[in-house]
Amino acid sequence: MLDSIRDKVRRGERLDAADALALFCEPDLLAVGALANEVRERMHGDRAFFNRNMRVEVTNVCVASCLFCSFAKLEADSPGAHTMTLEDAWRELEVRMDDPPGEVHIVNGLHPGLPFTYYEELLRGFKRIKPDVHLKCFTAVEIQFFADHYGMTVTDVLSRLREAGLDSMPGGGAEIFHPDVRSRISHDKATGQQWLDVHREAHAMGMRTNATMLYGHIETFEHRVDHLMRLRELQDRTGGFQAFIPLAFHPDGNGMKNLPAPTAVDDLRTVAVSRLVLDNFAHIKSYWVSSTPKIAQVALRFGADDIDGTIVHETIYSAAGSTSPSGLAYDELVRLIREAGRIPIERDTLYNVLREHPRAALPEAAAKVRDRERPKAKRRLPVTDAAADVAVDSTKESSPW
Ligand code: V47
Repeated sequence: MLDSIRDKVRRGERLDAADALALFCEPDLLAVGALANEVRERMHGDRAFFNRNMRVEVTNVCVASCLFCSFAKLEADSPGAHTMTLEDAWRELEVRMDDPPGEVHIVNGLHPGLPFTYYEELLRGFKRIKPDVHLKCFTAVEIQFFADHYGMTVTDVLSRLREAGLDSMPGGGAEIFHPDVRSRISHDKATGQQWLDVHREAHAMGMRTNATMLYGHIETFEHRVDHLMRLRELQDRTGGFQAFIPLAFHPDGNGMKNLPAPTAVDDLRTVAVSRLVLDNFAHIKSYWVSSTPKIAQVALRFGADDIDGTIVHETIYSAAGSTSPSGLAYDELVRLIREAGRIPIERDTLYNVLREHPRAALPEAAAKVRDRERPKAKRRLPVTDAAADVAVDSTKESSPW
């Protein structure tokens, strides 16, 4: 089966649902990964993208009761519930203006007690502080909630938010579209169809958006395939999605805490299958917070071409037991990418290239050995320093790094 899929991929033919299922069931992870890597390199060569961004979660008060969520609090006065004042939210950006992020990514709970003007003011305030900051805010679930709660159409909600400064939408809230799963894990928020309709509407208005899939809980591979197919279908019609981000389920402190987290093999295979099936998505992101920086790094050789950004302060995954740090330094992201043998490309939210870093001459470990040995050679026999350089250069030539 893998042979016929490989042939299809090499001929540039689209994979169907049966192929996608076969890839999820294929035990040879490396074969699936190598095929996805072929496609990834055809599309992006050795480039791997990241950005300078920050996360703000202004409220965790949420009327929905998603089984996987460890972040939300049902009532505004529940222990641990918080809602930022506008001034506190804006301060999150103000205090970072010496090394400012290019993007603010906002995801919130569905708070029943805030006026719609709070969200408009929130966006306006960020733009006052940094007029060129890109605001990637509110999942389709939040947009649908605003429409229902404030009695507006989705178009009106999006238009008013856009007027206030919204630039694009993140991909959260997609979970698993299939109603058999969605009705069990998140029955009281936007349906899968509503999520897709909000994105269709945003694309029609010229806005770019992302898409996610929360995997590794009660869903089957068939449900994952169904999810990918629905996204591919919408993308065929609109072309408005930029990146697909598979999100690994974290079980701590939520209604599915009895389930084990997905394994590294599942993480890498899901990235690879996504790359192969979503032939009309430009980017596959391995979100390092959800997959860990180490898996995200390896994923750059399994189909992913993006690892998200610096983030600074993330709370949804830390509440659910993620051991990833809540932010990564710019230099650390560059190092992860270079060590994977890829060229780090700092991008903006819309994938315009801001800075291209040089590729690593050698894997870091080899470079360390070289640096330890060089001064010794210099001290003992200066002539051999040139020989040492030749040795280093020959390693460079024969190495893919
Ligand atoms: O919508 C919540 C997921 C999402 C858990 O668009 C969980 O660039 C795993 O969507 N285990 C928010 N996942 C994050 C998100 C995102 C992240 C990075 C980049 C982008 C982008 C979007 O996190 C939620 C939900 O699907 N989530 N709880 C959990 N326990």
